[in-house]
Amino acid sequence: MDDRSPITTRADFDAVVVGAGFAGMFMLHRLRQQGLKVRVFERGSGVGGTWFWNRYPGARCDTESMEYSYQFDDALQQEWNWPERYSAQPEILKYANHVADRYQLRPDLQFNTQVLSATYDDARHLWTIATNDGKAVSARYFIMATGTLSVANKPKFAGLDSFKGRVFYTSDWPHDGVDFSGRRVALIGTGSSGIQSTPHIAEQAARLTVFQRTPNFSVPARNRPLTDDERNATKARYGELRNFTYQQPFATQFHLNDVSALSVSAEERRRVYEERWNGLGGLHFMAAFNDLMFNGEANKTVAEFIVDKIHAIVKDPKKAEILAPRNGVVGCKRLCSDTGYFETFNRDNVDLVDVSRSPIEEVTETGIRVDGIDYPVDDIVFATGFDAMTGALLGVDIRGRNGLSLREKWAAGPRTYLGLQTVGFPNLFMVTGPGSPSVLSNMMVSIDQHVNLISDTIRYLDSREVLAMEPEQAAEDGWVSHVNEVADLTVYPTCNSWYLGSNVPGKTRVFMPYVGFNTYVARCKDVVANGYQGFRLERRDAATA
Ligand code: N01
Repeated sequence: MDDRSPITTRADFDAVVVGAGFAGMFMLHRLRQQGLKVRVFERGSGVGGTWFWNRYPGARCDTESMEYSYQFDDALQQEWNWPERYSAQPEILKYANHVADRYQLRPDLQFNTQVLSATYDDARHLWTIATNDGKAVSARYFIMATGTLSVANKPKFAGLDSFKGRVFYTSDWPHDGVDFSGRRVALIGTGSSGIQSTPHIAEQAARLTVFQRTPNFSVPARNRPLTDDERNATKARYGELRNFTYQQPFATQFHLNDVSALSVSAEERRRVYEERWNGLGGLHFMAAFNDLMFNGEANKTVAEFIVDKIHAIVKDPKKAEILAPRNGVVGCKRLCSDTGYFETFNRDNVDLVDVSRSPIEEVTETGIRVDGIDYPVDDIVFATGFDAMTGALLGVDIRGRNGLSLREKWAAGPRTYLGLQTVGFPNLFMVTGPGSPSVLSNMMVSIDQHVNLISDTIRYLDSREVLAMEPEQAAEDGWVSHVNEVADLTVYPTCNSWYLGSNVPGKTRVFMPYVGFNTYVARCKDVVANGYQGFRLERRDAATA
C-alpha cells in the first residue's frame, strides 16, 4: 500500500463506506478486490439494509427474484435458488447474509455504529468520519451507501405520546415479529408497505382499521413458487439477460408492448390490460403500452381500468369509492403490487377511514380521532413511508471544502452531477444518489452499475495520483436541469409523491431520481471515455506545485 501514495499511509482507511445493505456490501467487496483498506459502518446489527429493517408482515420485493440479485459473480448467481417469483423479506435477508459470509465481508463491517459527521480536510485531502461510539477515523474516499428509502417519515400526530397501546413502524419492525391476535389495530398509510401488510394484519387481528389519505393504485403481483425448470432456464442465459436489463429504461425485463395505448381500439386496450392483470401481473402491468408513463391521455385509460377493477373486487360501494383513485395518475406515485389487498376490504373485521379531507386530528390515549369521531384501537401501525433519497445523506452532518454543509447546500433540493458527486465535496461518492436512476430502476442493477463506476473511478484516480475529484459547477447545474427536463416529459411530476419529497412536511418539492437507466448508463460511459468530463481532477503535481 505504501508504494501507491504517501497520503494513503496518513489515512486510517482508503475508503469509509456507510451502510451494509446491498450497495455497501458490494462496494466493500469491489474496493477490497482493488487492494484498498476499507471500513463499513452500519447502524443496524446486521447486513441487508432495507431488508434488515422492513420486517413487517407481508414484506416482499416487487422486482422478480431472479433479477433482484447480484450479478458480479456468475458462481453466486448459479448457486443461489430463489424459491418464489417475488421474494419475501426473510429470503432476501438470508441471501444478504449468505453474500456477507461467502465473500468474508464481516471483518470489515462494523455494526451498531452510526456515522454522525464527516468533514473534509482540504489541505490533507482526507475525510474525518465521526461515529456514535465517540471515535473518528480518516479516509481518502467517503462513500455513502445509505440507500434511498432508509429514513422513516414519522408524522408527529398530536397526542401520540399519550397513546397507551403499542406503536409500530413498518420501516423498523420488531425482529421477533408482532402478534396481533385479538387486537384492534389501526394502520396509517396505503403505500407499498401498507398495501402489503394489510391482508396479513387483517387475518390475525380482531379488527383492522385502515386510515387512507390518498387512494393508491395497485395491481395483483401474481406471485408463485418458481419451478426448477424456470430457474434453470434463467440461469442458462443469465449473462444475456443481465446484458438485456442494462439496456432497459427501468433496468428490468418488463415485457414492453411497444405500441401506444391510444393507437388501438378501446376493446383492444381492455383485452391487453385484462391479459396483463390476470397473467404477468405486478409492475409489468405498466409495460402494457409504451406511453402510459409519458402521455396523460394514455395513462387515463389504464387508470380507468384499475378503478373498474377495484369496484368489481370491493363489495361495499362506499369502501370501493374511497379506495378507487378518481383522477389519479397510475405510476405517478410508485405503483403498488399486492396479493389480496382490495379483497381484504370485503372482510367483516376490516374498516376504512378516509382522511383525505379531514386529517387525523389526534391520537388519544385509547385510539385515533378523525373529524370528531374516536376510533378505539390497541395498536397503531405506521406505514407512512420515508424521507426518500436525501434523508439518509442529510442525516449525517457532511462538511466539504471550507466547512460547506451539505444540509445547507441542499436546502432547496439535492444538487449532484450524475447522482454520484456534488460540488464542494471532493472524494465523496453517493451510491444511487439523487440525480441517478436509483428508485426508478431495479435497484440491484443500479447498485451494480454505480458500485462498478465508483470503484473503477477510484482505481483511475489512484493510478494517476489524483488527490481530489469533484464535479465542475457547470456540469452539476446542467445535470440538475437535465434531470428535471427528462422528468417533465413524463407523468411523474403531476402528483405528490416521495419522488418529489412532497410526502415530508417542509421538504422542498423537487424531482429527485433520473428517468432512464439505459440513457444514464450511456452518459456515464461517455463521461468516463472523455476523461471524466464534467469532473475536476486535482492532481498531486498541481497540488504540490
Ligand atoms: O411509503 P409511501 P411506503 N397522515 O410513501 C401516508 C418501496 N417499497 O413505505 O399518499 C396520513 O409509498 C401516505 O399518504 P399520501 C417502494 O419504492 C417497496 O409504503 O402521502 N397518511 C401514503 O399512503 C415504495 O414506493 C416495496 O397522501 C399519511 C403512506 O403513508 C416505497 O418503498 C415494499 C401521513 C406512505 O406511503 C415507500 O413505500 C415496501 C399522514 N400524516 C416499500 N403521512 C416492494 O418492493 C404519510 N401518509 C413491494
